[in-house]
Amino acid sequence: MLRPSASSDIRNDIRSTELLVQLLNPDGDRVPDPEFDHWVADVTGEQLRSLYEDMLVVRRIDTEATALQRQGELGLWPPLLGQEAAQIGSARALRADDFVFSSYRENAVAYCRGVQMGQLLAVWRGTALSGWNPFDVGMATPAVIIGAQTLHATGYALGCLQDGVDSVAVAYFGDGATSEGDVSEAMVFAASFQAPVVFFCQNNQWAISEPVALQAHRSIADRAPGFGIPSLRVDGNDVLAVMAATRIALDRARSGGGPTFIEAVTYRMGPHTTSDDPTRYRDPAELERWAAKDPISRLRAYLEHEGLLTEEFEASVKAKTDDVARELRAACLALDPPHALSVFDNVYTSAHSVLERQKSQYAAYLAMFEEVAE
Ligand SMILES: Cc1ncc(C[n+]2csc(CCOP(=O)(O)OP(=O)(O)O)c2C)c(N)n1
Ligand SMILES: [Mg+2]
Repeated sequence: MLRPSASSDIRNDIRSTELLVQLLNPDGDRVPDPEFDHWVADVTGEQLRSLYEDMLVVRRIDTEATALQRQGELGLWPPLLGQEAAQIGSARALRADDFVFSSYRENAVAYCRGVQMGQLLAVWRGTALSGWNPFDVGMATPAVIIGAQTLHATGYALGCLQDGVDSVAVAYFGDGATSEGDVSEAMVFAASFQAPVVFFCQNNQWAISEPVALQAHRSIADRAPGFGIPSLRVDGNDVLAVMAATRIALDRARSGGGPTFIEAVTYRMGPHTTSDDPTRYRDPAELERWAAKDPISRLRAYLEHEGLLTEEFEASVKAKTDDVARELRAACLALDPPHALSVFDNVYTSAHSVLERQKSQYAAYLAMFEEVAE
């Protein structure tokens, strides 16, 4: 039986998702777009420079953290190499009172929210169960359960409606997450109650070793209209297009227009995590094709065309990235391991006899090693 198509009012709100919105092409040329241009018309030369600096800083954080993992200082690291524009362009569009719910890969978003270097690394070094206080920075600690954070974001957004505030919840997740039930459930709730939430999907083409084409026979952005949620599909390696799309979505959410789904089409240039070896499942030619669309080199080319890439500016960015790398390394090495018995803390809010017994048994076990050492 044929089903009726989506109602026309929703349809009108949807830009054909076959199109990929692009404001900066891979050569760094500004591509005019009558619909999107005015959403970034206020971005000054200084702000463009600042976006460029952010992207270089987060790439440096990524490189340094990867090196720390290889040197045995971190247990694991999930690189974001290649996804800098998607994360910086969206995170820099947010207000301080918006709230982010992310996965493990959004370290550039965390940087923009003000998460400190040691807080960023503590979980990956295994010295803390959770890196930071979410309410200090307006960002929950990362969800490793794929897609779960979309439900948290939707719940938070419903809370914003109840409170009568115009803050927006933003859920960051990957292409793979869109196959999870949690994401579908979140979209149903968000559409039903017109929750002020932005679903920001970074389609980095891979869910570990599964290519996106396996789970999505048409664009991921096309899924959202089925839930009654307008969607946008943007070049995720174009920081301006990402910023414009995020601003559109935030504006809609703040003004009572409900949720928006953004698919930022990008590429994970590194491994899934430092435990992964992508050469075992993907063609090196694919990486080469995407390297030509690198988000940083295209913004660099644009700055150059605009006469904004002075030697002085480049030197200041270099100094900044060097400082951040030093700070990151020092913060990592300063993270002391917690006392072994602290694993029993915070399991229950009040004393629990079974746990207390386990704790004393474990303390006795640990004491045996001290006796041997004496
Ligand atoms: C519910 C759940 N199922 C499976 C996993 C194992 N897992 C970890 S990452 C990942 C792939 C996620 O891919 P995607 O959503 O595209 O995000 P990306 O890692 O590419 O940023 C999977 C299946 C998990 N963490 N949680
Ligand atoms: Mg992915």
